[in-house]
Amino acid sequence: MNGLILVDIQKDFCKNGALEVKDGDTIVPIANKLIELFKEKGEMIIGTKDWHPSSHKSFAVNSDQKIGEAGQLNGLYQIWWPVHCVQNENGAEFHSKLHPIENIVYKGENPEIDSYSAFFDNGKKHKTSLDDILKKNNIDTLYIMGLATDYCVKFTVLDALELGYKVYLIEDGCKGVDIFPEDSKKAINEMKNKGAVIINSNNI
Ligand code: VGL
Ligand code: ZN
Repeated sequence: MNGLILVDIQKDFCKNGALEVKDGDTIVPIANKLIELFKEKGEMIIGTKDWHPSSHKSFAVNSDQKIGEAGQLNGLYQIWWPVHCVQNENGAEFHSKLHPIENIVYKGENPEIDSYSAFFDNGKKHKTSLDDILKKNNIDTLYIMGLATDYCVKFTVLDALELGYKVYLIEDGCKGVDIFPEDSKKAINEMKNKGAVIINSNNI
């Protein structure tokens, strides 16, 4: 069975958001088209949410660091982010034009560790509910798109492949942060090299 995973299409990653991804909004119509398509076919749709407590230590201000620089958080490589996607705040809402999604998986709740993948935190210590939900629904094939290509989309895709899912990465449905030049391009190559099939939304 197929499943659609929409990664972090939240206000803070879109226009004028706290961690704005360039052209992030442009993927919303693509997400909506696929939501309707998967609904028609009776296939499962899951939206993920970056969902941090305001005390999260990936926020530069909480770790006494500079936004966009890199360091270590509890022994793991960490980019220091602006405050974003704080639980129950406006910035953590889905984009206002995104069609309703029934199933939501939350990640990033532990203030001590960042969590890019929708399956595991960055240290692979804690598993979210995503894998169990997919297995319970006999889903073995994932169509994945969202924000941001070089962080949450990339790590979600890589973990999905490791967990044995067949993965289609919808390239035109993703936009990246690109703190370092070509990060998104490299992320797409890495996903492809590890087994993801790169497709365009028009071909679904
Ligand atoms: C993300 C940076 C920090 C993402 C989340 O959704 O790609 N990036 N938190
Ligand atoms: Zn985050």
